[in-house]
Amino acid sequence: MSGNSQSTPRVAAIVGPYLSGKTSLMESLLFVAGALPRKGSVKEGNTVGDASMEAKARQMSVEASLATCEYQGEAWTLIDCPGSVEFRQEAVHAVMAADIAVVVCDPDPARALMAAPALKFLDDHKIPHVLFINKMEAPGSAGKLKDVLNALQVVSERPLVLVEVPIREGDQITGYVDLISEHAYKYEAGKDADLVQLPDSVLPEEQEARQILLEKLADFDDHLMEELLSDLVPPQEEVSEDLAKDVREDLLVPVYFGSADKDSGVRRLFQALCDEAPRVETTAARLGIPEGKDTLVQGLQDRPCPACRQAEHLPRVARRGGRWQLPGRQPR
Ligand SMILES: Nc1nc2c(ncn2[C@@H]2O[C@H](COP(=O)(O)OP(=O)(O)OP(=O)(O)O)[C@@H](O)[C@H]2O)c(=O)[nH]1
Ligand SMILES: [Mg+2]
Repeated sequence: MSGNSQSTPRVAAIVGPYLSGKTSLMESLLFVAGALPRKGSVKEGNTVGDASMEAKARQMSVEASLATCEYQGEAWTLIDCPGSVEFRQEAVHAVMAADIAVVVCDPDPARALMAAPALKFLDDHKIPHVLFINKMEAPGSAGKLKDVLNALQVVSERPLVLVEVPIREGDQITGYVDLISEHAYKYEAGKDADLVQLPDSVLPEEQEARQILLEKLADFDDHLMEELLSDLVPPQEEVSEDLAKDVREDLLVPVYFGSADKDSGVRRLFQALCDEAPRVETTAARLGIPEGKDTLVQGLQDRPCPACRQAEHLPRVARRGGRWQLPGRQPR
């Protein structure tokens, strides 16, 4: 590994409440990235995460699981963290080393609130994060989206902001409108979502949610604020760059949704990670690692990857500092 930002994988830690679907989401992310020939399921006990005998026996994650893949030409290390409070320390170590955290929540507002400790930890440590509301294929979930956001906003210091709105047929979600591009997409099983015409029925919700997104972004960008006050439509590039900058600086938290079971919304989430996650230099600065020429290796685990059955996978090698340092532990 050369240790520069181009060849150093970025690291996303998948965290959140017990049973919200983190292991299933990592499986889906690996699957849409083409890293798995066949997608496993938690029910069948054949996922990349939860590969240990103990995890299978207890039917829950008991330790952090690492996997690597590439998406859109970008290298990634994903860390599936256990949600149970018994194993909280595993998630703490993972998010401290990660460039970004994905907080996975349930679409039920009461259950989603169990994400409060994770959100507080990420806020307190200024760790960039995005929210993924999972299990949205369940009938009626789209109607609860605003309630989930309102409930979580109470426990999140950072503003939570929807970056997409659902397209519904009856009580099912069939696609989404991207609030940055204002393009509408229909979910397609096993492939990229199809670009479709934005349905008239979604337009009022789309315009309201986009206005909220733009106003939240303008809170951190005077130029965008001036455009909004002058009733100018900001260019798409400006909006997406503003969003990425605000996520990297942990000023706000974008909210995505979908279903790990059905792989819906998962490609959009992965694209967002590619667009918005900081690179290793930014994370090194966040961790207070001094700039230098020597090599610093951050390692979480070093063991065969269950996905590809090959040798060890370190999250990254960065050119900083000059000595081994594990986040949360003493340098040695
Ligand atoms: N309906 C539905 N069920 C899901 C989805 N994702 C996960 N599940 C189910 O939720 C349960 C928990 O899934 P996991 O992926 O193990 O959840 P987890 O967050 O990794 O659990 P812990 O690591 O033990 O906290 C399983 O029964 C999954 O089948 C989804 O998108 N839709
Ligand atoms: Mg799990």
